[in-house]
Formats: sequence, C-alpha cells, structure tokens
Amino acid sequence: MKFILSLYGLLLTGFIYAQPAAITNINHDWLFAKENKPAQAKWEPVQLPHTWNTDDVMDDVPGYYRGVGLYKRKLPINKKLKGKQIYLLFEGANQFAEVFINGKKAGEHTGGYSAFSIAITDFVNFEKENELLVKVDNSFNQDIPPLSADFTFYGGLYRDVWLKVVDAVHFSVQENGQYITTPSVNAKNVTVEVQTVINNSESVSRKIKINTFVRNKKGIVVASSLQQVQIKPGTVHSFRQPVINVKSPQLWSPELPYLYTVTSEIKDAVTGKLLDVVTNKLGFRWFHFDAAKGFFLNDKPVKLVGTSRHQDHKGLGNAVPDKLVVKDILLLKKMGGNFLRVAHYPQDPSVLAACDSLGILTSVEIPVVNEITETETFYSNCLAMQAEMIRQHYNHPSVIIWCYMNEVLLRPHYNNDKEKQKNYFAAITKLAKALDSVTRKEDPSRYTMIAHHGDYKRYNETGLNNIAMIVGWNLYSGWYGPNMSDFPVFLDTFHKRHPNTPIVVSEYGADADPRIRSTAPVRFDKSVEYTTKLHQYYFTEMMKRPFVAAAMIWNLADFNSETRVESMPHINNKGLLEWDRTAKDPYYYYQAMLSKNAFIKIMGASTIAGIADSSNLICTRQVQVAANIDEVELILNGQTIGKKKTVDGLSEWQLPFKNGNNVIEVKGEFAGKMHSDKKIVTFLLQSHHFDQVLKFEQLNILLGAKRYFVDDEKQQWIPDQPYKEGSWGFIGGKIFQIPNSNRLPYGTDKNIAGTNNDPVYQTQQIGIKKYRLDLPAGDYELTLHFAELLGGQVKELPYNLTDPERIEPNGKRIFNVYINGNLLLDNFDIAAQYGSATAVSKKVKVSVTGNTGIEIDFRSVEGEPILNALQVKKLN
Ligand code: GCB
Ligand code: CA
Repeated sequence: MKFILSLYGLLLTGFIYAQPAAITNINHDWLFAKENKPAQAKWEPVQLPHTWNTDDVMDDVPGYYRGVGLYKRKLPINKKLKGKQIYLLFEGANQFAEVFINGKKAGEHTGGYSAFSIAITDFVNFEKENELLVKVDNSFNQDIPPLSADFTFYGGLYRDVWLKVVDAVHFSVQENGQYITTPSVNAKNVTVEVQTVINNSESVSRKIKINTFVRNKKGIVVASSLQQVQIKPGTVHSFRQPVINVKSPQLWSPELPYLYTVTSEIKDAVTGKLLDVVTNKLGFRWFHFDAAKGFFLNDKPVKLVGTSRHQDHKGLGNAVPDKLVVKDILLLKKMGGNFLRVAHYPQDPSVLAACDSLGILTSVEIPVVNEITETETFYSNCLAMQAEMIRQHYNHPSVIIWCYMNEVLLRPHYNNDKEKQKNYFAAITKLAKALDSVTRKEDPSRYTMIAHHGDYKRYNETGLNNIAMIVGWNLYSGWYGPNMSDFPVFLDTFHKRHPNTPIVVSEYGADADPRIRSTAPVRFDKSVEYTTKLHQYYFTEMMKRPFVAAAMIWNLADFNSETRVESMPHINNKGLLEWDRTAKDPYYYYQAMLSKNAFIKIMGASTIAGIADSSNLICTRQVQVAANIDEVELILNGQTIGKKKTVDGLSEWQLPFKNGNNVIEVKGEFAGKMHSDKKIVTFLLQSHHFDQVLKFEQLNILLGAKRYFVDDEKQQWIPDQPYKEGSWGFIGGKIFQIPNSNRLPYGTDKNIAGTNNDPVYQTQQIGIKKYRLDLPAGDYELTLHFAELLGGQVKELPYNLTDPERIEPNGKRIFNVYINGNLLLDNFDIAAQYGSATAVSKKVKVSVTGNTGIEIDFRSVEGEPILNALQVKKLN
C-alpha cells in the first residue's frame, strides 16, 4: 500500500508545505447518456472511471458502439475563488473530447491516451452553480491514431478527472510545471537541473522567487537552489534553475528503487507569500544500450525481462480504478520482472508512479499501430501525441525508452498499385523520422524505439530499421509462423547484419485459453501447455544472447480485442494472467526463472479428466513443477514419487492419478530452508473399457480434437479416440482442417454463435460413418453437438501476421442420423437450418438392452456428414 500513498503525494505535500493550490477529485455525481444531443438525452447516473462499451464488446454481434457519449455534472465554484485560476484535469478520455461550461465550449482534446487540462476560469460563474458537460467521441477518425489494432477502443471518460485551483501566478498546468534532468550522474556526485514553467495570468508584472529543494526519502533537504525572476503579465515562461549538486547519492535500481523528491516553490519576492508548489519524484540512475552486450544500468549489465500491458480488465473495460492498475505492476514485480512495455499507448499516471517506486524500467509509446493516414492532420496529431507523452511522463526515473510506431508495415497497403505503395511507405518513413527527431529534441536523455513485426525485408527496404536508436522485434515464430526454431535464427541474422543496432524482443508469446489443456500440445490448440513450452524455449534462447537487451512478453494479462474470434471470442489470450488477473502456468514459469526469493509451485489444472491406463484404475499424467530450487521431492497421496533436478525452472513428473481427490506435495531446499507447495487435484477417471469396476456416469467427448476442455458448467471434455471394442469411438472420417490456409489449423478460429463454450464446436470429425459406445444395458441421455465450420464470414483481421487471405468454400452437407437404427435427424442440413458457425445440439433418450450398446449411424444425402462433440449421461 506504500505507493498508493505516494500517488497522492501531490495532495499530501499540499498539507506539509502549505501548498496554496487545491486539487479535488470529481469522479462522482456524473450523469451519462449515449447520445449526441443533450436535449434528447436519457441521463443515467454514473461514477468515473466509466466506459460505455463494457457489454457490447463481448456479445456475438460484430462491432461495438463507436460514437458520442455525453457526461455532465454540476460544478460548484466557491465565491472565494474569484481571482484564482481554475482548471479541469482529465487523465484521459477516449478519444476526442469537447468540454463545455454552462453551454459554452471551453476547450477540446484529440487522442484517447494522454492527459489534458482545460482552463475554465473565464467560463465559470462565481455566483451560481455551473454545469459541466463533456462530449466524448470514440468514432473512427482517419486522422487520429490508432486506426486499427488488436485491442478495443473503448469510449468514455475512463480515467480520473480533477478540478484544480491555483493562484494567478502558478506552475503551468497545461503541460508540466517542472522538468527534472540529471546532466551528470555517477555513484559519487549528481547534478540536478530543474526547469520550471510558470504562468502569470495577471495583468501586472510580478517579481518572484523560485526555490527548489531536493529531499531524500526521510524528507531531509539534501540540496537546494534559489532564483529571483521577473515574470511579465499574461505570459508563460520557462526558467532553468541553478544546477544543484547532490553528493554520495543513493542510486535507483530495480533492487533498490530509492526515490528522492524535488519540490519547487514560487514566492512573491516582495511579500514572501507562497504562490504555488510542485513536487515530482527523482531517481538517480544512468543507463545505456550496447549493441553487442545489451543493457547497462548504473554501469552494471541488466537483462531486461518483463511484459507489455494493456489497460483493460474483465468486467470493467478500460475504466479501471487506480488500485487495480497498480495491482498489475505489483504482479509484474512479484513475477520477478524488471521491465514494462507500456503498450500500445500512454496509460494511467499510476502505472509509471508504481514502476518508479517498485523499480521497473519502462518504455512508453504513442498508438501509431498497423497503419497511417497520409494527411497533414494525421501527422500533426502524431507529433502532438508524442510531445504530450514525453512532457507528461518526463520526470519518471522508470522511463528509459520513448517508442512511436508498432508494426506499421503489417499490411502492405496498395499491393496492386506499386506507385501508391512507394509513396505510402515513403510517408511512413518520413513520419518516423519526424517523430524520432522530435523525441530526441524533447528528451535527449532517453532512447527512441520502433517495434516491427518479423518481416526484416520490408522494414529494411523502407529504411525503418535505421531510424530509431533501438529496433524492437515482435516475433511469433511457432505461433503465427510455423517453427519456434526460426526465432533464434532471426535474432542472429539481424544482429549480424546490424551489429551496431541495439535490439530488443519487443513482443513474443502465444495464446493460452485457461480452459484448454493438452497432453500433446501443438501450435494453435490454445492449450496452456503449448504456451508454457513456447515461453521456455524463447526465454532460454534470449538468455543465451547478450546482444538481446530485453525480453518483453506479450502480454501481462489477457485483454479485449473485439474483432478477435477464437476459442474465447473477443479476447486475446496471450496473457500470463487471465483477464481477471488469475495466474496461468507461464506466469509461474517466469516466477521460477526470475524470482530472487524461493519459489515452488505445482502447475496444471486442479480438475483433470482422463481415461484409465489399460485396465488399471489409474491414469498417468504429466505434472510440471516450477521452481528455482535445484532439487525437488514430490509426494503423491502420501507416497514419495522421488526426487528430481529442476531444469530451466521446471521438473516434469509422470503421476499415477486415482479417481477423485489426489494430494500432491512438493518440497525442496533453498538457501538452507525447506520450501513446499501443496495442491489437491480432482481427477475424473474414465473407464478404459465399460466393463471396468468404475461406475459409469458421464462422458463428454470432443471430436477431431487432441485437447481437453472445461466448459461453463465445469464439465470436463476429453479428446476422441478411434472405436475400440468394449469401449467407444468414431468410425470413419478425418479431422477438420481450415481449407486453403498455410497456418496449421486447429479446428476453426471462428466465433461460434450461441455458446460460450466455443472449443466444444471448433473441431469436428468430417465424413464420419458411425459412432459406437459399447455401454451396458440401461437408460442414457445422449447429446450430439454440431456446427457447420465452413462458410459464413471469413474476416481478414489486422493482427493476422502471416496468413494470406483465406478462400473458404461454403459448407454444404445434408445427412441422416440414426440411433440404434431409429431415425433421429432426417435430411439434416445445418447450414440451411441454422447458418454457419452456430452451435446446434440435439438431445435424445436412449434405452440400451442386452449388449447392443449405442450405435450412431451417419448417412450422407449430399456431402460429408459431421459430428463436433458428443455427451452421454447415465440416467438414474
Ligand atoms: C502483435 C501486435 C499486438 C498483438 C499481437 C498478437 O504483433 O503488436 O498488438 O496483440 O501481435 O497477439 O497478435
Ligand atoms: Ca488514475
């Protein structure tokens, strides 16, 4: 909780140093309407942070409301404030905002991710109550980045809003009142240079004193400066204070993120009256990137390892309170991360404040993603966003990189018009150069970066590899690209060609749907196991290469991307944490690799289903233990299984699970002390043959799949098998694959309408002849699940990195289904009756007498019959 307090440092210092300015949060008592015209609005009460898109980004209807939303509230301004300057501070509004006071427009702001302030002194009425109205618009606008991206552009007043009252002479509120740099810094001595920006809104010239103090953590002043200046009426002036020396500084680092504070005060030179105060944090550190040896902090080599972060959260959209924002940074720290890529846009001020106090280095970027618009307005908006970002976040010791583009050559626009394409590429390069030079001018103390997708040739031809100081590569070999082993080859090749360019892996990762597990993980199956494997491989390869300065995992947590339709529609599942921040296995893998404290964790699901090994009443399954402990002992149900060495953070165990609850315990020694973990795994054992002693209750089978799935009702689904006598399985047909796709597909990635359990329907046995279950006599409930996987909308998605446009035939099939000779489905035509990519379930009661079991017959009338999933339940 320590730095929650420091977030409000500004407020607190107000009391401590008698700050005359007042800042009040006004998140409460708003009225909202999803409407363009105030007169027609149906108002509903809301509190900020707020977005209007929490629900419509999750439904089956493509798209979400992108338009105007109105926010209004009363704004009482005390009579005593006459003569003061009054501002509204918005930490962010997505993406275009206009501010009205008593019906008159006071100002506007373009861009959804920077803070802005609106001067309202001339608009407020000091005698009566005022009305504040904010019109926020998240419509597509070709001149405002981002134009397209793999995340959702939630509309709303989604960050904190404040009312700030200051004296006529005050530190600039419009940008930043205080800029701190350390022109020379080493372990013995630091020079601190402070520049203040002061506004005199009076009609007379004022003589003022500017006093700047550097205080250590205890509040003791370690250095100070004093300056007397004259400030002309109606002007804003920048003053560079005399350089301050701090001897024997306590340095800032991830291990010890020591923060000083720098406070500047304005006093009337004649009366001595305190007019305004501004305080920022300061950390003493120096750094550089070496193209061959990586990153150095305070002259020590540091491998930067961390994640990117999107700002949304389950149930809240992008309207996330500071407390949850800060929780993310704590989770990153707990994992052992020392880096955060604030992607793909500047985020809430509490992000960088937390990184400062927790010792996490960062890069921050503006949202120029995927593509640009070739207009002057687009360019000037980009440049303005970059300048806002740098000025607003200038003082954070955590920030070391300013980035300004992400994968801008992902879609080679104008592929059929080479002349236009040449011009478009030239415009991108020109914009990159302009952004890079603005960045270096605004802030010569930090590095510039662009993040590219893995197409070396395109970025080289356009010159984009040679503009920023650091090149970032977003690499997905083994995910969008077929082979994981292409990853180290790419790194080595680039480094050889550009031996003088520092490089970072600005993104890598794979989707893990926490509901999906596999004992034979493959690319695109969305299993947690595949993703753990990919992370282990990537991380190991990067650690071997000192020239790779940073490993930035994509992403800290799952996030909303409304256009994405995969096993979990609208969600990008590349998070180490789920959308609600529950940890997935890869998070534990990193914790084992990075954590300095003892760490031991039994990974895997806590409910598992599986078929018994031959006729034994056990099922052998692999369990991974993540640890930074050399040797681990594992105990299953009270019996020791043995000891194993941890290799690359993991030990792997083949465990014989029995039906019901199994207790797993692991333990090992770290720095002379024992550490342990314990987990209860509920195993749902399925008979190998129906004649086994195990009582048959239920069987849930995914056809055409090698993965396991837990549905909404916590039912366990297992992969299919070919029919075996005395058991069950399919007869005939083959696994469904997406036609004409060079991605090795795992079923379809379409959103299956009418269900949240998409993985039940995304795979199928195509051309199936029969399904047999040799069940004993009794009454059963049988459910057959179908979905036509061909046809319907095949969307070309902007995040789709390597796949060419896909041509898919329509699904056309008509078939009859018989159960034990009785016709269940007559001329069943799924596409015609229900449409494509729609869940269809057929339930029937079946009485088995004698030893007939259940036999399902599929007979084609036209095309190939299909079955996606099957459930049998024993009745009574
Ligand atoms: C990328 C993009 C990022 C996507 C990610 C993905 O390369 O930069 O915005 O979310 O890939 O998951 O596809
Ligand atoms: Ca905030």
